[in-house]
Amino acid sequence: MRKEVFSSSISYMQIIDQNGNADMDLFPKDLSDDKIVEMYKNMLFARALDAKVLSLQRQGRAVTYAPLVGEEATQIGSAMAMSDKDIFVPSFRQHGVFLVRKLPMELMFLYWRGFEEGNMMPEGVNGTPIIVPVATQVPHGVGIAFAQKYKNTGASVVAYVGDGGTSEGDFYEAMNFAGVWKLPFVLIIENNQWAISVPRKEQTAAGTLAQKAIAAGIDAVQVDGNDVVAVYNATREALAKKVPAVIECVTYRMSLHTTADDPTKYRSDAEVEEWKAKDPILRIRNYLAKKNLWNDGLQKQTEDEQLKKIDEAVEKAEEFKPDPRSIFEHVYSYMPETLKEELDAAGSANWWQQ
Ligand SMILES: Cc1ncc(C[n+]2csc(CCOP(=O)(O)OP(=O)(O)O)c2C)c(N)n1
Ligand SMILES: [Mg+2]
Repeated sequence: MRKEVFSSSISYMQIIDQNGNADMDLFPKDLSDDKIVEMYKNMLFARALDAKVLSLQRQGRAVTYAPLVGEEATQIGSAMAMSDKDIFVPSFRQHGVFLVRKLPMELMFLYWRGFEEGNMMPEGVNGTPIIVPVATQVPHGVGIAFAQKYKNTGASVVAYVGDGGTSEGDFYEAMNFAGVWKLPFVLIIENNQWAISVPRKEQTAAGTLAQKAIAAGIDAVQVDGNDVVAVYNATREALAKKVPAVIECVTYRMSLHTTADDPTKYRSDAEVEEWKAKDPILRIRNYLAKKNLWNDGLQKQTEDEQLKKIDEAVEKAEEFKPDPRSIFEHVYSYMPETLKEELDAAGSANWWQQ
């Protein structure tokens, strides 16, 4: 006897197309015009912030930075679908998520100046810090989701991983655990087509990244990651179920991997141009303009307000004077005698004040 014992498929969802036309059958009924305008403003804000950090980095006023340009819809759509008590677990490119979750911007700039003080999430922000080791945040997120279920807090976790990150063991182990324990855990795969210089097609033979969740018994979908409404809708639907879900957002890294990278060495201008036509900001602006919800005046006013806030945050971050003694702290859970001796010696020499 031979029979099929398992089959599955992955669906793809797009609600607003490249030209700003909405599929009204799929359009969330309770999504107000005000909320879409807010999404659009947040996307603009994320892009403006991105441009500012890049410029500061080029002036020697910021350290290595991973730009988000092109990925605004994935980040803003998923972040705006969360409730305040839900916990976000980013990797290293989700600055748009931080914006929505109201991490004070001066802390972001502080981090980009190279100070860990900027990576300490204040009370109430409900998220974990920037994590650079690829995919290690996924099992952390699953562990946090386990705690939410165990303590019955009602909160869910929304974690982020890149396309490249889904090839890591941490990803599969975390999927397995989340599936077995049926945890309130939503994983956003921010598929921006590149893991530094390795293209998506060389990372895995899997037809979609979403299907990697199926073996762990987890529901998965693929969405147009440049369509903020589709990302919002998929995340909200997943969060409502309180069981694990994976959402692959198909988007594109329009800029550098980080400021230490030069993508012209490994990808063509034609590819970048092709994705520019799918710009997540442009399509939502087209949608809003068609509905008379946006115009050039509002655009100018919003950009001015956002730039002012960004400049104020940079100013605050640049006023920060670290205590050099902090280099002796946080290495061990307690301070060993040898380090204490060095700290005392440094303290009496007052070397940093000379
Ligand atoms: C465990 C580990 N291996 C390698 C690196 C170096 N590294 C940093 S980012 C990156 C690529 C990540 O690609 P992806 O997961 O697609 O995320 P993206 O950078 O595109 O947002 C690599 C290999 C690292 N930080 N951690
Ligand atoms: Mg990637």
